[in-house]
Amino acid sequence: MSEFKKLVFSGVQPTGNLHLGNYLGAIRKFVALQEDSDCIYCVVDLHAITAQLVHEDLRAQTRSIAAAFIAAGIDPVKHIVFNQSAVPQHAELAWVFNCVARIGWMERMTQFKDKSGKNAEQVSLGLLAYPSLMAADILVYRATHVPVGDDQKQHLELARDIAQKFNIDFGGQIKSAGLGLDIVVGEEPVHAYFPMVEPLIGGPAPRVMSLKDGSKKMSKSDPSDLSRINLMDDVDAISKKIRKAKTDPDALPRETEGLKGRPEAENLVGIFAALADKSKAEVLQEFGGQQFSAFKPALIDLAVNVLAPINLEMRRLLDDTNHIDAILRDGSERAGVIAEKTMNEVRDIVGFLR
Ligand code: AQP
Repeated sequence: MSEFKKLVFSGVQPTGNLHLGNYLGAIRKFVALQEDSDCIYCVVDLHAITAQLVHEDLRAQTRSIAAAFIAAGIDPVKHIVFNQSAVPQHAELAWVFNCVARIGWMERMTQFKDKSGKNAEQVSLGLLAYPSLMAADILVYRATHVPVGDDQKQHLELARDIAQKFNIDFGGQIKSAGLGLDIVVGEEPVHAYFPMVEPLIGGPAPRVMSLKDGSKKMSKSDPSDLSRINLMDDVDAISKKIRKAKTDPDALPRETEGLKGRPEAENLVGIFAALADKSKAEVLQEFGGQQFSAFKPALIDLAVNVLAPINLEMRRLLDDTNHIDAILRDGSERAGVIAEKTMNEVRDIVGFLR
């Protein structure tokens, strides 16, 4: 049996200010993975128009996410950084996947339910098909590993379902075209054109919660700016938001068991642990028994230490938009070569004349 070559892919939407959740759940992992893997990181601007069609300045937002990637430590020369709309093969493969996937699969997605609310008949078709485009983003590179926050787990399971159905539906064509590999899925040997993607989710803060409500995830679209720490926040804003973060009246517990039923405490300890590269247990060894009035200043210092250099570098990069545009163009060209090879094979497998 063989294996697909390890390749990492992930994307971030240019839909607003990047926040600590995006950083700890995704971007920090992107940086770590580039040490031992080939990586492709994408600003997913096609996704940005699914929930809201018209954006004040989508180009500026796209540059800002690219700047955040690079400021956080992603190397756009060794790896690939680009924007999705510049590689049209993503949309082309998504169309094929729209025909592979079933509507019921899409309607079951919790993100679709959350974003469409009681208005499911009125939201765009793009919002419903979002996971199919996400599967195409990954599989147009036949990428094997996808670092994401915990909120994206369900979409990655769906990407596996789409890959599996494509592999089965077109099994004969894949073989007769001399494409694909014999892999094992579960216990079963399968001849596969697309790999079964592995989500990379984990660490002490896989889902960073709102600073105002420990039951809601930190999100760009939360109307309250106090709910999130933005990567572009200055020292004063970071301090104010952490000082005002919701807590409960008790001291921090000495063991992680004691965080159960205390979502705000668990969130702040998780954020501290992720920023300090420690486990929650190690953080509680240091701060267990102390009040939030002692813990919050330490968290402010740590957050400022980690985020201030990224903030500074992002501002420097954004002063020279030509440089960022050149990086994205170079990335798109290199990504396009890989994507076009896959699409040519997919066109042959599906039976499109070319
Ligand atoms: N709160 C979070 N904790 C951990 N990871 C998170 N991510 C997002 N929020 C958190 C991860 O960040 C990556 C990029 O996210 P995205 O911008 O593509 O989409 P999103 O999940 O829809 O982000 P937001 O902030 O919640 O945006 P809106 O408000 O527009 O929906 C993904 O890997 C995601 O898991």
